Amino acid sequence: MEEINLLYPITTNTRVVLDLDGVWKFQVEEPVGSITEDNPLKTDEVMAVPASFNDQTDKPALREHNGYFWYETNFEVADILQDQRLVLRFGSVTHEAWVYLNGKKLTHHKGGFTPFEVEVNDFLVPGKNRLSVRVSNLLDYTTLPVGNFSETKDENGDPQYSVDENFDFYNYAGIHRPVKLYSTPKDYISDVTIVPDVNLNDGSANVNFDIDTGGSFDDIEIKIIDENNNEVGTAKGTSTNVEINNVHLWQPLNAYIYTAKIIGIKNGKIVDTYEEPFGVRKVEVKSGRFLINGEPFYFKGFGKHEDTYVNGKGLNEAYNVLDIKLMKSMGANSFRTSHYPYSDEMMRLCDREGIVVIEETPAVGLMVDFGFDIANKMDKIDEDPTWSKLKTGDAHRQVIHEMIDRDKNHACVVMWSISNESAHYAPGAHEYFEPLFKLARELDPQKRPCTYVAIMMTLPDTDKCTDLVDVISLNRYYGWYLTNGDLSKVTDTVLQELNQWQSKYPDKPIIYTEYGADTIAGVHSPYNEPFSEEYQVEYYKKYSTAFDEVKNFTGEQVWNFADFQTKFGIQRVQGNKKGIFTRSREPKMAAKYLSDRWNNIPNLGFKKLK
Ligand code: GCB
Repeated sequence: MEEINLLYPITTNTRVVLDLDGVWKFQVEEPVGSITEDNPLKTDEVMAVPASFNDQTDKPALREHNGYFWYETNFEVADILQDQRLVLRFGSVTHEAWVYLNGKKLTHHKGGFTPFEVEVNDFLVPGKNRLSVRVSNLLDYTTLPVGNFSETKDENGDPQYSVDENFDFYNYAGIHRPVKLYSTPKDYISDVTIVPDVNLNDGSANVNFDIDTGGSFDDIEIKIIDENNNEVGTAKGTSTNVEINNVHLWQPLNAYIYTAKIIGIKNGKIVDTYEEPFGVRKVEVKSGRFLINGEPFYFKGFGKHEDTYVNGKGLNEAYNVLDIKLMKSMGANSFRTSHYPYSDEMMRLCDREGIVVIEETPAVGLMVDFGFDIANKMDKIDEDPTWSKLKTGDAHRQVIHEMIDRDKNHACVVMWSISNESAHYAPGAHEYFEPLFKLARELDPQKRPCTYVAIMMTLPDTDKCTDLVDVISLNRYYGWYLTNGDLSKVTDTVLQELNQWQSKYPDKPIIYTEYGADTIAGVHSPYNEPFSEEYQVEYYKKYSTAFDEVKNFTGEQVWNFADFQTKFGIQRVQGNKKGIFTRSREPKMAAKYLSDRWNNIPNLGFKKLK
């Protein structure tokens, strides 16, 4: 399968990175077809990049716009870079982008949560260059995430689009992640694949390197540098191994990061260098346990979102840093990138901070007629038409490919989640998912475990796909969407279901990837009423009691880390309020309860292998 090269742009002694972020011109394309790449935008409207456009305005019509819109900026390239290979890279544009330089088409990319890049040398002109990006935020039955799309005509016969999110987060859009122009020499390192093989008995590791290049080199040298800047191994060649003795393992919350310095040599001279940070760790699933470096790991943490005030889903590094500190102070060790791959920057941060990540594709909403009425859905699962209606296969394959290619070297990523809450119980589900799991396993050089995240209708006797997963990941809302206000039977229900899964699949670890209750910060109740902070605490207590009794239960990730924005709906008051923190990261009472619990559960060795 064709490889996608998505090395993160960095500066080295052979590479320069220019930042094109800032305030760009912005214009909505209305009517459709009224703007082309030929002329500069005629507008006074501006938007900050990277960020969602939606919350950078006081105009409801702009915030809720569905369709096409344009961004534009100008830049000039320094003369000293003219003989270099110049690459334009977008961290992500949500959801579809057509990119033009000086009115000429550079590239097109569909999929809002993965990077893409293009060489621009042949398109540059002397002086100012006009970079324009046409973006679409439309979603339908072919895209990931899945949207309910409809089109009408206005009084002039022009199309008007509407997208109803088939999922529970606001459809933020725009240029969400950094835009960089970077240089490499004409002979360059284009990709690095690192696979550590740890020998836990003698404390050594054999690290395999595969280096891809463009142009040509006489030699490739690899140097492994430790955290004290000492060289601890070296090798030559594009496909080679380096042995590290007395290896420092990358451990949950105790990261150790080596740097692989890749050097391309031609005619006796260094032509290109690239540095890739990496951790050495071993991940396995065995006898109902999730092992990291040979010891049973217990996931404690959250489902999250990329979601902050004003930035929307745009990169917000200050929030990323704060979120990880808050997680650590609570004794959490992990999160899931619900419901799409997060930024490169967040993945690099998690590597360094020792945060364990379950990385998810944007396959969310793969269930026709998504809604919150679980009880009603449960009665109709045999008639669910999802897999004959959705046409998401191509998008799904593409994003699995892009996600794994981008993040294959990250020590923090220990498992891929192929989808969130799809109709795994419906006719056709296995046929849809089997090839996708096969693809992920083929593409991942580190052969990480794979899972999907199962909605409440996916039960031991209704699920059609559990044979495909290494870990059973469940989202459960007993006491919220079912039996709201009555927590009396939650522990028993949870326990009973977990025991059913365990006896049916005794070798598969089971984790909860979501469970939660909407909670309005500051609402209190002596009767533990729903939406009160007390109810949220009681809700979590009921689940914890059940979890501790199940041998193969190896992780709890609550829903959600923080309150987040959703579409409008009678079940949502300014968004989803299941956060343990508010949207501005103030803790609710449950933060204290979970923190007390998690700080007393070790990361490794909690539920021992017999
Ligand atoms: C779920 C979804 C998540 C929602 C959550 C909720 O099962 O996976 O995207 O936000 O429930 O709060 O309803």
